[in-house]
Amino acid sequence: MSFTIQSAQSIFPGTLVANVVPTVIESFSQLNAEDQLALLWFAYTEMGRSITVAAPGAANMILAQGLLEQIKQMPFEAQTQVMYDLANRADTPLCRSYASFTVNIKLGFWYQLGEWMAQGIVAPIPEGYKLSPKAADVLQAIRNADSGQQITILRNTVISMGFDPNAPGSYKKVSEPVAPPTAPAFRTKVTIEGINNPTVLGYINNMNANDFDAAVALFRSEGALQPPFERPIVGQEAIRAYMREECQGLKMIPERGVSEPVEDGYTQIKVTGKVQTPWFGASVGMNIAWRFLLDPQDKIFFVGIDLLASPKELLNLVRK
Ligand code: EQ3
Repeated sequence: MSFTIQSAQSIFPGTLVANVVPTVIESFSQLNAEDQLALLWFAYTEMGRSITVAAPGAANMILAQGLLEQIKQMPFEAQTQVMYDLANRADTPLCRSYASFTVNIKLGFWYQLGEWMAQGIVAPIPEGYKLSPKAADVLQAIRNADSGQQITILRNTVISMGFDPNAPGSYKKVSEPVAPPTAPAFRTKVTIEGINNPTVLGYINNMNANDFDAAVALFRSEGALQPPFERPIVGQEAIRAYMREECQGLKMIPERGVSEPVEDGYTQIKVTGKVQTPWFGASVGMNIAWRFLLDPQDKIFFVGIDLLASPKELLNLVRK
C-alpha cells in the first residue's frame, strides 16, 4: 500500500485533540451578532487579567489604518453597526476590506478597536449588558478551556468575520511584511528527547528562525501540512504562502517524540511540545503534537499539527 494525503492524515490515530475548540466555535456562530460581540468582549477582558496581549507591530498595522480611522470618525451608532456587520458577515465594502486582511492584521484591527472601546473612542459594550442564556453557556465553555484553547477560539472567531467573496483558505491576501530569517549566528537549535531525525529537527529550527524557504524545501513537492482543525495545505507553493501569512514569530518548543518505520520505506514520527504565539509570548504555551510522515528520501510527505486535548496528551506517544 502506498500512502495518499488522505491516508496519511490518520497516522497516530490515538492522538486526542482539543475538540472543545470546533464545538465552541460552532455554538458561537449560532449566536446573534450582539451576543457574539459582547461575549468576545467579556472573554477577552477576563483573559486579559491573567495574560497580556502584545500590541501589534506598527508596520503590520498600516494596512488596517485606513479602516480604523474611518471607524474612529463615525458616531457611536455607526460604529456599532460596523461591528454588527463584521460579525454578520454582511456584504459591505468595509467587510470586504476586512476579509482581505491577513490573520494578524485582523487580530490587530480588533486589538485597536478594543483599546478604543476601553478608552470610550469607539462604542463600548453597554455597561451591565446581559448575555442571553445561550451566550452565557458559550462563555462558560470558554472559561473551562485551557489558555491555549481559549486563544485559539478567540482567534478563529475573529478571522471568520467580514465578507470574503473568494474561497475560504485561499492565501491570496493583502500581504503583510515578512521579517527576514534570523541570521545564522543567532539561530537556536532544539533537541527532542527520542528524536534525531535531521528533517524533523531542521523543520523546527527553520520555523523558529522564520526561514520558510528552508522549511518548505524539506517537503516533497506535493507534500502537505495540516494545521489544527483545518484541511491539509498541499504543495510547496501553497505551504510557503501559508507560512508567510501565519507562522511569523512562532516559537516552537518540542519536548519528546517517537519514530518508527512504516510500509514502503516511509517513517512516521510524532513529536509533542509547546508553541508560543507572538501575541501572548511565553504567557501561553499551546500543547501541540506534530505528526510527520517522511518518505524514503526523508522528505516530508505529510505533517499534521494538532492542538491537544490536555497537557496529559504531551506524554501520549502511542503509535496506534
Ligand atoms: C474588541 C473585542 C475584545 C470585543 C469586540 O466586541 C469583539 C472582538 C472581536 C474583540 C477583539 C478580540 C481580539 C482582539 C482577539 C485577539 C485574539 C488573539 C490575538 C489571538 C491569537 C491567537 C493565536 C494562536 C491561537 C496561534 C496559534 C498557533 C499555532 C497553534 C501554530 C501552529 C503551527 C505549527 C506548530 C506548525 O508547525 C506549522 C504551522 C502552524 C501555524 C499550523
